Amino acid sequence: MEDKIYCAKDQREEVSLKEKYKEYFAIGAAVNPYSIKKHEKLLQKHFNSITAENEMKFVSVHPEENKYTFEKADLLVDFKKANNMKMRGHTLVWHGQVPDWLFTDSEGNPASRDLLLGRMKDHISTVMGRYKNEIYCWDVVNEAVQDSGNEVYRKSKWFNIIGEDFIEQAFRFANSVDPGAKLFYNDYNAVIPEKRDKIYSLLKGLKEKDVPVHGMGIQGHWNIYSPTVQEIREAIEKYASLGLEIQITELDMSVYAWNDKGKLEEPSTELLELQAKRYDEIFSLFREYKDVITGVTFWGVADDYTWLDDFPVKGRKNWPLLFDVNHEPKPAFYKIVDF
Ligand code: HAH
Repeated sequence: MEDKIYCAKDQREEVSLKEKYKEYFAIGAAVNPYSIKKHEKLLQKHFNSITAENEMKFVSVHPEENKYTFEKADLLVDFKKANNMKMRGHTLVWHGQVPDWLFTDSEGNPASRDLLLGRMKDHISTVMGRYKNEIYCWDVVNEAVQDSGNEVYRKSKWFNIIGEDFIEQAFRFANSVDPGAKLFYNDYNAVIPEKRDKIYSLLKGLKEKDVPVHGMGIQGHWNIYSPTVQEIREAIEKYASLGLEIQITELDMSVYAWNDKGKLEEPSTELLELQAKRYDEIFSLFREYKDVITGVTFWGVADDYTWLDDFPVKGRKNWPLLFDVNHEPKPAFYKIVDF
């Protein structure tokens, strides 16, 4: 009897996520130099795309004005090559994880528009140029839209110094560096109607000006209570109506509600079942939209390492992914491969 149980479990474990979704979309994971070792087996079996979690961000590759550091990024590119995977580039123009020198001139005064635009171009051409044959799509601009209120643009230093055309400039320049790359705008809360409509109007404006933007990256930092499947559906429809392809770029499903400040020792069976049900509903929806969705990337591989252990509450354990802390498939995994 016991033998049979193990046998059944082993058979279920044979299922490969990327194989199962072959006819639908690429299955990706955010990785770092630690996780490509620690999660190597899971990555090889279940994923056919990777994104560098931090290693291609501005401060990581361009810490000083005349110094680029590509060692860690190259490690991830080597891993992708060795395993025949695709790779997304994340991210060129973002307000986060930027070095201080970027927005200041040599006298310590705020950089001028021309100085910052020049630096942006140098950065894009060096980073995109280096990985031209390896990276098939880029998050050119990340999180440029304000969360609440009527204002469309986040008041970032990029925006304050260059003006609202920093977005258009970044896309046009990226396209000239690698005309073959798919260029994405990427953001969180992108299915919440208030922010969704602002992102939509930004993208519509870019399309009307023939700016080369090819895709909308819906980050997908969701939780077991929200957003609703209907909200996700409406957002996909809306962005796709602009002729953009869609990717879910940073998927994870926190077991805490957004404003929950509590802390769990372990996720209960009920929570894991609820998480599985949500993943199941969301992946059925993704499959329905396989003609417009070209990739779904998880922001991590297994629950032993997730950025959510430190966000939004530092040091609070979370269990947002498909594989548990021992790298075993969770109920959510079995649900989304069962169709
Ligand atoms: C994302 N931001 C970033 O795109 C990614 O690069 C990072 O590793 C993790 C999450 C999400 C986010 C944030 O940075 C701040 C507030 C809300 C959401």
